[in-house]
Parts: sequence; structure tokens; C-alpha cells
Amino acid sequence: MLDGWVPWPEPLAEKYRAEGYWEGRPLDRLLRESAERAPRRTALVDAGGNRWTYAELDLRADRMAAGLRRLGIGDGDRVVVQLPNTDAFVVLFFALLRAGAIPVLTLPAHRESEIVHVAEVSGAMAYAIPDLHDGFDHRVLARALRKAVPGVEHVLVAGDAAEFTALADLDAAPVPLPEADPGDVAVLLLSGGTTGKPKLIPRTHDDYVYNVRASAEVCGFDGDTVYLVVLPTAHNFALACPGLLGTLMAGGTVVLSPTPSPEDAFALIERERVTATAVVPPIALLWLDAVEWEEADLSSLSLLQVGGSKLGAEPAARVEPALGCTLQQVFGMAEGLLNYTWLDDPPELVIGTQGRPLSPADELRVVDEDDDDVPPGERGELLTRGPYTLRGYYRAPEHNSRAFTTDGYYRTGDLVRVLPSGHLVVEGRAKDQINRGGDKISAEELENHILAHPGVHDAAVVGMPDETMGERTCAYLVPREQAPAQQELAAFLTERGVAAYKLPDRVEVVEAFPRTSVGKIDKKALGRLIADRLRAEGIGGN
Ligand code: OOB
Repeated sequence: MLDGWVPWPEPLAEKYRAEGYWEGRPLDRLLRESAERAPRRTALVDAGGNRWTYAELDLRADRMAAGLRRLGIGDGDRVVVQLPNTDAFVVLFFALLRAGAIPVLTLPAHRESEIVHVAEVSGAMAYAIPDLHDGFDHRVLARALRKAVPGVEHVLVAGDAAEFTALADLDAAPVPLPEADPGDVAVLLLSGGTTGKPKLIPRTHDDYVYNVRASAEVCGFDGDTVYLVVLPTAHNFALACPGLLGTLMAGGTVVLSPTPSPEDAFALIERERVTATAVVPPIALLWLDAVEWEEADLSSLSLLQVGGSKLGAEPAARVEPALGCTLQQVFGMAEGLLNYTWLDDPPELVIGTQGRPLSPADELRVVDEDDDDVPPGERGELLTRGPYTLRGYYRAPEHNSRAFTTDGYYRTGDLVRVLPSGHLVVEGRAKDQINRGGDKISAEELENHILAHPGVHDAAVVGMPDETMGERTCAYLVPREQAPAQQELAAFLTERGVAAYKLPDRVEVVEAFPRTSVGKIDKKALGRLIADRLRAEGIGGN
């Protein structure tokens, strides 16, 4: 069993098992069971039109699992996975589970700074990458990683492996392998983060299988579902809410889109008769515009899930008429808790709320700054615990003491209001994070990187309103002598290996920061300052 993660207290675990939330099924079995039920059905289709039946996908995973074991990867080993939306991701994901290893899921956009940290914290022994993706050579990053974290023994490459191991060579006759203990950690997900360094989220087989199964039920996924993966496969939303795993569990077909662009996605929706997909609000806005000029036939699409950041009521109301499908708002988090609008909810709830909790066993509290419950219907910070919400980040005891209450509630950092129907309205944020169209940026993490610049004396990163992204990042700098301009700062951060989505969209130079009465940087004041400035310049939302 993996150490360094926080299990549920035994009485609660017992309750979740007794009440049927946890079924004792290892995660990889969802593919096995669908393959046994319907071996000849199409499980997976890629953008190039390659197709794999359930039997083929299941066998490929078995063969790769045997290849991984032969290489010495298995039994609780952590493997950092950074693959784009290709069949390689799907096969490797199940192969790792079957080999007994733990996938650590990172986004294709992550760079050296994030990957080195994740490999260190997880104690990874391997790193799986594409050769080239989006003009970036991941093998160069792999070389840097191996220098920084010598424990990473293997680099597994989809494509041209250079001096490393090709994923295609991890192919061996299937061997019988022991099934995982369903109470153990199945995968490590990456958190959006509010601290200096990204945190890892342990998800067990029991909890993640439940997450997938209950989500698939709420979304009505079945054997006729054709799900388009538009967001990165490694994102919890596209992976498990119900996402690609929910589709495979239901015996449907997963279609992989290389990008969320209307060109790619619409063509695949038409070609494969896609029925459901999940996007973040900026993509939804883009699609709503694109239907005006793109010719594609989207009539097969019956469900558009939107989440990751708040979808405005105005675009929400346009989804059904423009795309001819049901809108579902999803307010979720890699840490666990998922809220969905139900498919038969009245329009005002679908348009005006971010859904209600997935599980009857989800426990929610809405509290004020003293952790006291606010009166029903009032705004406060959302705390939660339940059968698929983590009890602690991986190897982060100090952070956990702040991120959780003593009785195990996770502090989401989201400000919400609960309606009498149980639906939540997300009203803001109590955490020091910027939500850039669904991409999460920890202000502290970015500030630490910026502070390494010789021209910067102090830095404070805040969100600024933006019509399409919801918000973008603004870095306020107090210069040492000469503060870097936005482009220079971006180049500096890129050189440090910071992912592109974290680069500040704007830089503002000030002589000193406004302070609160206790002497902390007053970020609310800075947020108001930049919002006012944008308004004066005639840009920005709100
Ligand atoms: C999803 O997961 P993460 O881990 O990238 O981010 C979680 C955070 C939430 O705590 C909240 O601050 C924000 O993203 N968020 C939303 C939202 N959905 C997520 N804020 C407002 N409205 C929404 N609908 O983003 C995620 C995971 C699974 C499913 C969907 C989204």
C-alpha cells in the first residue's frame, strides 16, 4: 500500500462500503467488464479515424501491462503521465493500473517546473511522454527531469523514443497479474493549487469507480453514448465526470479530439455522430459563435457539459437554441466533490446554478470566516466531505492541517450560496488562485517564480476580469531598479520552465502595494485597481 496519503476513518469507510458507494471493484475492471460484455463494439476512435474494439483495447492494455512489468514497473510505482489526447494515453492508463502502478496525471502544457516538482513529490520512477507535441520536444524535458530527479529511471515515449523506451516496445504476451486492493490509491491527480507548489490528490479505486459510475448514471450514459474528449484526457472532468472512463464503463464509444477548436471538434462530432462532450466556458463561448459560420452537422449532440469555471447566465441560455442540445453545468474539483445540474432540471436551475451534489453521501457545509455555518441561503465558503472527496493531499501534512477541518472537511475555497432545491450558485472565491477560463493558477506559485527575477523587489498576482476567460492574470510588481515588461517577464518565466497558461497576461508596476490593517498585501484592493483601470481603458468584462 502507498504511504503518505490520508485514508478515510475506518467507521466511515465501513459505512461507504455497507451503503454500496464503494463496491470493491478495481478501476481497471471497468474496461475488462465492458470488453467481456461487448467485445466487438467500438471502444475508442482517434482523430485520424483509427478504431479499436473493446476486445482490442483490453488486449492492448494487457500486453502493455506485461511489458511494463518486464521493465520492472509495477506494485505501487508512480509513473508521471504527460500524454495528449491519443490512444497511447488510454492504453497506458489501463496498463499501469493492471501492472499495479499508479499514474500521476499531468497536463500536456506543463513544463519543467511543474513536472520536476510532481516527479519529486510522487517519488516517480518513470515518465511517459509524446515525442513532440504542439511544437515542443518532450524528450528534451525528459532529459532535464532525469538530471533533476535521478529516481526517474525510465522515460516511455509515444513515437520516436531517441535514447529512451518506446511505448510501442512495451508489448509482451499477457501474464496473470494480481488485482489491486480497491481501498488503495489508483491514481494521483494534480490540484489547481493555492500554495507555492502544486499538490497531488490521491484517488482510490473505490472512490474513483464510484465517481465515474454515479456520474455516468446522472448523465444517462449507456452503450449508445459517443463521448468526445475535448479537454485534456488527464483532466478529471474529461477523464471521470463521467468522461472517457464513464463512457467505457457504460460500453459506449470514446472519440479523441486533438484540440478543442471548432474545426477539430465539430468535424469529429459530425463524423462520429458524437452525443456528449465536456468543455470549459471559454470553449463553450467559442463554439456558440462558431456554429454561426461552421457548416458541420451537430444534430447528434444531445449533451454539452460545461464546467471548470463559472458559465454566465447569458451564454448558458444560448446553448440549447444554438447547439440543439441539453446544457449541463458542472461544478467539480479534482479533489472530489462534483455538482451537476440534472438533465430534467427546470431551465432556470440549469441556466442559473452550478448544480447540486452528485451523491446522497456528500456532506456540505457553508461557513463564515470563523468556520461557523451561515444561515441557509447565505453566502459562505463551501466545505465538504464524502465518499469520493479526498481526506488529505499526498505527502503534505502541514498543508493538510490548513486545507481540512479537524473532522475531515475539505476547504474548497469556493464561495457559494445554496438554494432551497439544494443547487449551488458559485459566487466567488476565498482562495489565492486565478481561474483563467478553467485553468487554475496559484498566485503564490507564480509570485515565487516572478520574485526570482533580478529586477523585481516584490510581486502580487491577482485576477482581472475578462469577457471570454472569466479572468486573466495581472502581475503587480514593485521594481528593484528596472522592472521587466510583460514580454520580458514571460520569457524569463518560460526559461524557468513555467507552463504557458500561467504566464501573466499583464504587468503593472507600482511603487508599493496597498496593505491591509495587519500589513498583508491587500489583493482585493489590487483587484479593484486593475478592474477600474480596464474599465477606464474600455476593456474587460463586469
Ligand atoms: C475542475 O476541477 P479543478 O480541480 O481544475 O478545479 C476546481 C475548482 C473549484 O474549486 C472551483 O473553484 C472551480 O474550479 N470550478 C468552478 C466550476 N467548476 C470548477 N467554478 C465555478 N463554476 C463551475 N462550474 O475544474 C472540474 C473537475 C471536475 C468536473 C468539472 C470541473
